[in-house]
Amino acid sequence: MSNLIGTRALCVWAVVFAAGATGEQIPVLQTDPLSPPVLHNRSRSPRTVEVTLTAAPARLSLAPGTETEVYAYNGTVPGPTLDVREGDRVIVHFRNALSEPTTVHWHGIHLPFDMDGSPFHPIQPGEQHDYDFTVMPGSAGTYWYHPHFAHSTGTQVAKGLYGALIVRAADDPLPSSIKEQVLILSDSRLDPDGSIRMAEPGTAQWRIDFENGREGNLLFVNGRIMPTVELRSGEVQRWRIINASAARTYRLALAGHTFLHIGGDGGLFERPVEVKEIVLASAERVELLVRATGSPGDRVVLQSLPYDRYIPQTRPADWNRPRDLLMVQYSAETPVTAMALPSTLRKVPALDTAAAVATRVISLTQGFINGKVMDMDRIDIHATLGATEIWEVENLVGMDHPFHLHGFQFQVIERNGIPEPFRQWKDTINVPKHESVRFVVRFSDYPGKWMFHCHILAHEEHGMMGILAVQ
Ligand SMILES: [Cu+2]
Repeated sequence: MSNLIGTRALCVWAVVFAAGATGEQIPVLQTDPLSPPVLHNRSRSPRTVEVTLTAAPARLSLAPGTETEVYAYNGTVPGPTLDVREGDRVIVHFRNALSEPTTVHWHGIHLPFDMDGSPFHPIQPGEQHDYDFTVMPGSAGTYWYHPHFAHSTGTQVAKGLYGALIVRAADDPLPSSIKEQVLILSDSRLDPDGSIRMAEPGTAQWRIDFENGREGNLLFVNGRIMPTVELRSGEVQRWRIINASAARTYRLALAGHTFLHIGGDGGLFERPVEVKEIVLASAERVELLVRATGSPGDRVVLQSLPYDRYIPQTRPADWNRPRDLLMVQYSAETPVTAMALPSTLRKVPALDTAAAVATRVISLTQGFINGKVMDMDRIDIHATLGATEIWEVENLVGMDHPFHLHGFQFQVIERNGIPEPFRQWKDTINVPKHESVRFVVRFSDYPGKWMFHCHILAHEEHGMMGILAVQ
């Protein structure tokens, strides 16, 4: 760790890494289309999605010529997509076939406390648990699910436990003829034998991971290195992109193309915004419209451009190198006529900042929130059910920290004192080095204890987390 934190923090951040995977092997499913498979809904009831999800060790090929022992949901990395509609009751029959406790956290979803899959509700090896919640009207968007057990989130995600959760609206404003791609970004390090490399405690790499979060030299889209997506000249595709990386921030760009940025964590904006690039920190999501303005046969690479989220002491030597993510291949087909796109998408009702009954200052330093490390027995913030509050999250150090609040989506109102140009629902917001973000949040329902934390998993796992009690 750099001089930004002292020896006390080094002691507190003691690491317990998971033991090697043993246990039941389940068959590996083949996934041919680029988007991950969708979980089969076995319910015959209207407005109900009932699925089975098992976390278990598996063996998959992540890199050419090798096989890797992974943890997988239903045998795939990423796990299958949970695809639901606003207002649906969702029942997930979950089984933990790992040799260690886990949870399933439904990142960004507004749901009862005991369904959040937070460290308060671990599921022991061999146990089953039914997650049962109703997806709120107005929440259509791109979410994801992953483990959130104390001190092992990073390891379990690194081993392959993450998947997409798509909530659809009955009145989605975009033409249903638009082809959709779910693109989950992740990175890893593999040993020559294919095994997932986690730094040994006490090594130089461990200290770097400790500071930066774990980044890997291999970049994956939907568990594949540099896969191909096909575009037909003239068409429009809707890309839902999820950053499931433990720490890496992506700065996405597609040479010769702009994106129509239509949505963020909690769904569509009111209007599309044309952008040349998109910065996506750990756990953030975007919805983009990609217009195929190239010619038949063209090839272009979706890249992640350099983004400096680091302190100088541990900034990787190759941080300023663009990284290839995805090959975009134009088909040879004749171009289709460009389709008309709506100029307005939906209403995003404003939370009433004048109704705020409290303003909280959340100070982020390296490894600490308001000077403290996580304590499961301590409540950091008490809030009243139904209250609207303003939270000001200030990053006092020279490294970005993506801040995530469980259970409640919020609206950013200012960054560094500058009013936000438009409204959107967020549950994770990157707070760049030495910057601040003010947001408004309403604790509309669901009393309970909700985590807020840095989403660099190494930071979270080692205590950069607090508890909000809503009563
Ligand atoms: Cu952090």
